[in-house]
Amino acid sequence: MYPSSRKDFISLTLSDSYNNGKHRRQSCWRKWKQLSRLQRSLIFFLLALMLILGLLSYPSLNQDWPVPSDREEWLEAGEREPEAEPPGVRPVADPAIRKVPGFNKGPEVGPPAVLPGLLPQVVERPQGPQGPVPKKAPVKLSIGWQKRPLVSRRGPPGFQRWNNASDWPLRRDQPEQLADRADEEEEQEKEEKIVSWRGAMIEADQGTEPLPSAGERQEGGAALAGRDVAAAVPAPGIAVSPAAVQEVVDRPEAVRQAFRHAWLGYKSYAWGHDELKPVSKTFAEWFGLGLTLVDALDTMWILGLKEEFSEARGWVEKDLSFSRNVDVNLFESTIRVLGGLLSTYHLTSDQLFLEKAIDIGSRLMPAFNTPSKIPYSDVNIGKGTAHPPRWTTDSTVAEVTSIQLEFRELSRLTGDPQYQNAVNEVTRLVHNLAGKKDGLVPMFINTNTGHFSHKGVFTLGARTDSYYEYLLKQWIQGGKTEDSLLEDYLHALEGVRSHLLRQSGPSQLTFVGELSHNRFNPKMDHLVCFLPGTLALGAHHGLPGDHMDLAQQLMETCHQMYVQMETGLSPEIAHFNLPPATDGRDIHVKTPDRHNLLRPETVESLFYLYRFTKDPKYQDWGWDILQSFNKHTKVATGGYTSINNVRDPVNPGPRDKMESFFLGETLKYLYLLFSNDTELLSLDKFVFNTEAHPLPIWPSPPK
Ligand code: DMJ
Repeated sequence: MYPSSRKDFISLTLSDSYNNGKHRRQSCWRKWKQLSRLQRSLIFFLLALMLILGLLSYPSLNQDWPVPSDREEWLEAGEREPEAEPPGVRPVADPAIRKVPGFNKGPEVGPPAVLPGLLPQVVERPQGPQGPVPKKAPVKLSIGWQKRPLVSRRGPPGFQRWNNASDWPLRRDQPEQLADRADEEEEQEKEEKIVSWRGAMIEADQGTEPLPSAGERQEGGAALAGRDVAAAVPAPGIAVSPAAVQEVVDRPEAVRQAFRHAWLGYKSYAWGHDELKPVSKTFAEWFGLGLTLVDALDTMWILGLKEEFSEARGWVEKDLSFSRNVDVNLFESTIRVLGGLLSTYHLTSDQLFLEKAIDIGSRLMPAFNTPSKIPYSDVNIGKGTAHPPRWTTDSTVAEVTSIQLEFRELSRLTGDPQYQNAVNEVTRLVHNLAGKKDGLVPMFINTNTGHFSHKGVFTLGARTDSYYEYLLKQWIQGGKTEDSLLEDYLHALEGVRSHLLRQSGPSQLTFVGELSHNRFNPKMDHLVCFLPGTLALGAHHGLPGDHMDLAQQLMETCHQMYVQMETGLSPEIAHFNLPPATDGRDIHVKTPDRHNLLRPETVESLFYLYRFTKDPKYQDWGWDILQSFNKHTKVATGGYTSINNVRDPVNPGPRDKMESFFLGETLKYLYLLFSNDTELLSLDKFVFNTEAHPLPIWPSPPK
């Protein structure tokens, strides 16, 4: 009998369900006994060695696996305050953002690879929401010294954070999962940095420059804008509470960064030309007048970008010549070039800009030599000749009625009445013209007869928009003394209320549609989003309070035109659902209308609404728009591009064009929106032309 002691054998039992365990243990024991003493010692030695190595390697395993910092995740989500740290949380030692795989799981994450010539397959979030996209909370940026600002994600932060079981904090006993996540994390980081479209590099998140120190900001900011710093920037290493982190968002600085990025592209690939083509890294010429540079002059001044401004001034001084055999569009060159030069002159008191303004202004005057005094659309500024477009003798109503602020100001500055006489005559003619519908004007006017043509279509969008804007703004410019301008403005608003204003279903969004031969068309151009701002400006200058009510309702609608799109950017044209027929959506976008040209109208109106109400939601809405521009239109090598499809965040389709108004208007209005300094271009002292160039309100009425 062999007393069997359990201590005397090595049990290899693997589970309780093991069959015939007793026989196997006996046979093991027999085999063990058959081994020589040397063999047994060797086995003992190997086992001991394995045990020691195992113990030694445990701490390093523990350190090396990339256990995600949950606090970082919270900061990134930016919305929730952790009540207590969940298991696995470590304090943030390094503020650099670490993407936690799993946030974008499910339909939000796709393969990161971009094969040459192929469009990316990345799907960041589901397309085609069946109903209105839930209102997005404002994105909070984090502390100032971070290398990469936090990435904005849409949808409730709760979903982003813990949307499935695998998103819960990992434990040390899940090494495989951790390894997978480390790989995913790396891939995802690459993917979020760069989305490649046919070889073009488009940054998927916003700027990568660190936010500057408070000192640098003051240094970089203009005297006018230096008071916009949102919060102090803590020094590296100083602990910051999540609440404090959320406050440290320097939005004006984020606009400066966006401007610098746009300027980088322009300077690198389009210097002195009209427009940047940021994807192909070249330029487009329209008039050959350095359109982007001239349009952006006052923006640089207002944003305090001294270096950039001074370079641009140098170009204006040495290279900007209007003595060229080139056809320019009267309206576009007036609002962008003449307007830009006049406002820069007012901001800087630099005579150079006034001289250039007089030069271009006088070269545009031949446009008014028409049988009717309604100007032609095109002028050859070198030859001094003017003509209508080849296919018609019509001009666009908005174009002939939205050059008045600039030419009137030119007369005031020079003492030469020819400019204001020419444009005032156009205003007088249009004021007296038959063919309006309760103050609403048709889209075309004939330069021979001086009558409206193509009557029957009434819109506040393309071809008439700034007619309405300039009625009010000229009245303000002239010290609110020119009654016929106010009369026409108020009359037109009655027309809007009677014929164009409706509410959509199901959410009752107030919108301005169109009337086409007495049929209502529930179509609204993004261009119409200038109207909330103009209405608010009128109310500020003493017009009835219900103008402000309507302004706020329309502002909400324009906001919805952004937030209901998958990219967070508005289409060029929206169609509204009229009740009772409803499929659950207020806004539809037709395929040809899905583009976004980086237009300013919504941020322009947000600026006015914020100035007059101080409601921070308007700043937050503008902030979301800036984030969306950064996410979907920013080109890594410099510049921003207009896009083809606001409903496709995977491939928005770059159009390879940065319009000059992105720098002249969109970024300027964003900056002014985020500034809390109401004396910065006070709306009691300045009136902005339709290209966002501020001109002074006259101290005394016109003669
Ligand atoms: C700008 O040139 C002006 O704002 C104009 O009044 C309308 N079109 C663009 C911006 O969208």
